[in-house]
Amino acid sequence: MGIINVTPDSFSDGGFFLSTQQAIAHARSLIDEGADILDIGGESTRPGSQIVSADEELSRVIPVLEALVDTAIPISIDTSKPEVMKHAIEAGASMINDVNALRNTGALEAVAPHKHVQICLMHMQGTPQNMQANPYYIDIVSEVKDYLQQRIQAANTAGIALSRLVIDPGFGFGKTLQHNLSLLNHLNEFTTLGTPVLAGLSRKSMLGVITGNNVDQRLHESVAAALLAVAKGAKIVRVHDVKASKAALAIHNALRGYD
Ligand code: PT1
Repeated sequence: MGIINVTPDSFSDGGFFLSTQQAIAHARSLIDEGADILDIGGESTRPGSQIVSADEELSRVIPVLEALVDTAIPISIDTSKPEVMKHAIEAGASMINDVNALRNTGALEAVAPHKHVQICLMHMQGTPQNMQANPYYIDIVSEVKDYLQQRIQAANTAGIALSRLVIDPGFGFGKTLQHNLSLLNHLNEFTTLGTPVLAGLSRKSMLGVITGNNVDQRLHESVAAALLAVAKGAKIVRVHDVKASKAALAIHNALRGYD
């Protein structure tokens, strides 16, 4: 899954892809690099980021979606707002990626009737504004797993079949480095919930804490993290660097089932 940020404060693209045309061009280059899905976001959710209005988010995301909807690969929209979900689905989005796991009022109802639309349910403790202030868990793996199980149940009750769902432990969303490392080490355990697992580690600060590299210099650690996530059961990895990630995963795939 290739990341397309259409946000002025986006954590690693620094407003560079703000304009619709630049976002579309970036998307086309990620498709050329072999992306299987594109994830388009109009509101940054990195720690300390600003909330944007639904109208602002729509004005960022919909023109990019419309330009890409006829390309060969499915388009995911990274949003927590029911209004954005509805417009995005109308405009042809194949997937809704919600870091708030459909907890916003009206979100379950916005996606439930659209049987062809997949949904990613992600775990977050707190909100992007406060989540890194004091992350706290007694047992990170079982708490994140229980939360995702509950969100799967809420989705099922709202009429969303398990086959439409993807789950994500939410690396960096209200977690210390130790929490994130525990989740990565135990990622396999999330596969028992019966949905594909998505992992987003690309360029995140947890990688920089380990290596000391700045956000724009985390290619190698991001590729390593994506590879480890797949080795531990992830079916989808959300990445900035599609070409490098694909090359690393090709080696993993070559070994799979070979002895
Ligand atoms: C993610 C994800 C996402 N991450 C899904 N969607 C972001 N499903 C946006 C840091 O610590 O992992 N899964 N949408 C980006 N969020 C962050 C969080 C970016 C933390 C950076 C950090 O640097």
